[in-house]
Amino acid sequence: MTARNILVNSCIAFMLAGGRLAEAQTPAPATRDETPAQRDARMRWWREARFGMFVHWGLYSGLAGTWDGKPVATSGGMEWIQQRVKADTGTYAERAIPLFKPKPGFAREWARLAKEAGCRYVVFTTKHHDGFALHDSKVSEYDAGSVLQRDLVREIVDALHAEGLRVGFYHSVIDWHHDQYEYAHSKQLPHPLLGKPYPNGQRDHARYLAYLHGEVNELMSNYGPVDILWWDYSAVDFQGQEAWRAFDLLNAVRSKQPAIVMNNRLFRIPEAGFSGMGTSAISAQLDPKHGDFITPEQHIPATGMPGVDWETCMTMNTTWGYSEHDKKWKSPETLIRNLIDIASKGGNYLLNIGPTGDGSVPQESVQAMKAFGAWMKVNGGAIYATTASPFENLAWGRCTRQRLAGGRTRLYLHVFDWPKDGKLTLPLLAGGHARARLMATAQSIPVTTGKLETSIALPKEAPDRIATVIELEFDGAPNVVKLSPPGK
Ligand code: H79
Repeated sequence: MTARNILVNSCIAFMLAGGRLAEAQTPAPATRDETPAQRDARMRWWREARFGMFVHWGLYSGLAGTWDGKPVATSGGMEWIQQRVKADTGTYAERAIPLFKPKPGFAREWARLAKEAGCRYVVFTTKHHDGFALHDSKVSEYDAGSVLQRDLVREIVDALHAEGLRVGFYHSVIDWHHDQYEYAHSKQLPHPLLGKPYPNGQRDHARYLAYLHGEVNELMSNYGPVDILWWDYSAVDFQGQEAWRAFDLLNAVRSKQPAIVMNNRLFRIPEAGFSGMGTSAISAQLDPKHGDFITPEQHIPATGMPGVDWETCMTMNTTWGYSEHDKKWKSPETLIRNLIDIASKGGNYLLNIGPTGDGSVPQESVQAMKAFGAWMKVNGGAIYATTASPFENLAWGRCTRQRLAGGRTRLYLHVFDWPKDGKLTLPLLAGGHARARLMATAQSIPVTTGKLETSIALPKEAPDRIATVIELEFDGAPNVVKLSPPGK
């Protein structure tokens, strides 16, 4: 099949009653009728998981950040390469398809890597902005089924399940390939032809929506239970019901997958966790009718957000999709400390890998994931099923917290900077029966509880250069000592 054939007509002959944007004015009711307790039960595994692996993989992966034999950039998202070089889908697909050659068993490698690292879930791109779907779609010919005669979503889901991992689908509602996608509706959403007239005359957004909803329906119907749907993304000038018939989409998804956990990106309004455009424009609130969690991208919020579920997604270098030119790798130490920092603020960490066109994971990412594995094997108990630190700020590191039976508290003290005087101090009035031990060896260490602080006598040398965890237990809830600022 030629590249030109595949892009021609991927929409289905199906018109929505009422015409485009008309029904969009009448918001569909949010059907989820869920008590806070039911919501807590549904969110429980996700809140306890804390660490997931993101995978960006699609046609762009084989291009690897190179166009016309030259680097498009040495940093930034190369999953955007089609938009960066302003290629139409015919040209893009013609070049990218021959370079996208998934090797047998690629998904097993991903799944094993995630499992070994201590991830509890994996979210992967079922379709990025370029519009190429990794499943075998009946409503599109721009998909792995039509082009490679493979259902890559099935291969990935099976591999993740074989490792006991939870499964998440990333799905972009933006689409640079579809011939009815009305990109002129938004000045803020990217498109290779933005600012130019439609090459095929008038477009009908309702037909695009039928295709979008159709692919999502296939993904929600044909792969068993799906644990996460990770939408990407909306703009202030085009979002929600008007742009995507978002409430209908959410309702349809929930009717097929009642336990699914979804993010907030079908919307871009303050009630859905956004204060504007830009990946840092976070609003620390979320009305559950817009989704279950908010999504800081490439940054860690300065503080936790009590009452709001959140997940920071981040790259290991600077691109989501593979680039052979991006060498700006973060060190394993930085990445592991990021996970600890996030857990101490009550969030999840979704850490990305960008496999190459054949599905191989870059060595730097493999090394980083192995470093996570080594650290999590010893210290995972200080991350999973913990809650945010009771302290505002600790000079030497971070803290996570767990409630134990009998009203006791366990604090996990993650020491980044080992105190030179061997004394770790906490602004805490520890409850009775205080005990401390090194997590790695269970070796007891002395605790002194005073009126203004609790101190722990540490061994001379830091056992773990990245973060050494000390477990501190005592009766009751933490009683944090708040000193008034000097002069007050
Ligand atoms: O899938 C990943 C990104 O492609 C997607 N969301 C994550 C999870 C995303 N789409 N848009 N944005 C994020 C916000 C815009 C980012 C940009 Fe850029 C920074 C546009 C231009 C500079 C990143 C770098 C994309 C192209 C170059």
